[in-house]
Amino acid sequence: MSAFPEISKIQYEGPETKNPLAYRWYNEDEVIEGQTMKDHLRFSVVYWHTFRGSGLDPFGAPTMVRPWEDGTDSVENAINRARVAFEFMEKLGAPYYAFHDRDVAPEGATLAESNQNFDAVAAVLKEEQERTGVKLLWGTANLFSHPRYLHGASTSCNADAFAYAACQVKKCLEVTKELGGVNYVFWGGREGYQNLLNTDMKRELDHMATFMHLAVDYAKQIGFTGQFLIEPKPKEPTKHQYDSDAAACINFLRAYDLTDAFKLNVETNHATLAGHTMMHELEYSGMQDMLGSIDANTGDLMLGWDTDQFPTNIYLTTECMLSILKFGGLAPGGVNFDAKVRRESFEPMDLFHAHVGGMDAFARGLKIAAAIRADGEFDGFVKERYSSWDRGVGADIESGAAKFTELENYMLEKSEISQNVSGRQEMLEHLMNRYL
Ligand code: XUL
Ligand code: CO
Repeated sequence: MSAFPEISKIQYEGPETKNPLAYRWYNEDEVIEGQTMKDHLRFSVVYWHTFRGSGLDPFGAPTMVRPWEDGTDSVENAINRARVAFEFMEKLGAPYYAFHDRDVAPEGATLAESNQNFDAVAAVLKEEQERTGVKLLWGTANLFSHPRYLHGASTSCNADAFAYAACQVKKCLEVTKELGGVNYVFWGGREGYQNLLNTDMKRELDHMATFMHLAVDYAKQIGFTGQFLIEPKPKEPTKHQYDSDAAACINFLRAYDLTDAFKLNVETNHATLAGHTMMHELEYSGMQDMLGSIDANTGDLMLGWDTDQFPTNIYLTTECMLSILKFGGLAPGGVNFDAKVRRESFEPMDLFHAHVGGMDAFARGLKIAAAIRADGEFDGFVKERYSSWDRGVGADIESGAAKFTELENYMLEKSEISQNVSGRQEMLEHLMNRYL
């Protein structure tokens, strides 16, 4: 039985169509810079928001109308939901999905029962993956919702919480491997602190690193070859999350010798919560060869929290795609819509509108970014801006030939620096609009 009988497979109809449930830009087989749009973008649907989001907020009850749900936390309901999820992804034409262990299967009364529930649903996920060709972009364990993790998981003051979390990650790695997942994500849900007066920060960070090493070791042991990803976020739920931004994550990974196994999963709304733009986070990760995947969403500039809205702003998606193309793409990562329909968009149909809009915004961003790159005006400007480093004293500094003494001799002779040139921000912002 179909959960979305009124929707057939979403088609590419081109920029002129007025059909809101058609792609105007996302033409999956269209080749851009030598690769299909499908392979550039590697779109992924998240299980937690799209199939588990209820519309609950701190002020009100759930609002989502989901006729396929029977209202219980049973494995049967979870299996039925899994079939609906795959009907949705198939109709959307999204090649990937991502989940937390507890989104797809209910937590049981014991760890053993939770693992059994997970296995039962995973068998159906596998069957549906084979039926539809939709693949798993990444799995992750939810180490933040259950009260046992109120002080964190790997960074908890309670060693038992670490041990329990290890069991969850062990199981989730096994299932992710079984389902052919191409990445595995760590988002440090409650890995941070609320108050330094009760916190041994050094010990907590040491434990977090130990946890990640144990996961990497276990992945090797079972032959899981997916890419490990760490997802920066500065706050929410804790006041300070240890993985606060790309720079903090990379520093953590370096300090604890984890850079070989990990890259970053960069999320737009987390970037802005950290006081950065998404482009900043992408550039910072990319320049250190640490860009792995993105959680594509957006915040609301009027609100100060993680609203996880679907991205529709073409300027934003263009900036994302400029960075992503610059650093050679995301694979095996992807563009994962860690985004939710808002509480007022409660009908099943809204899930389609949200994803079609997000995918089209990214497809258009990709096309615009490719056009910008083909013209090369920005690249040319930046190259020229730094041209003093290509010759003379600049080249000598970069090569290491010029030390302080040589630089002193150089400047004593020259007496003043050569003239500065305008940064031309306004001209460049105007130039950007030419492509939009
Ligand atoms: C939370 C968040 C998570 C991670 C996966 O802000 O982004 O959903 O993406 O745990
Ligand atoms: Co996320």
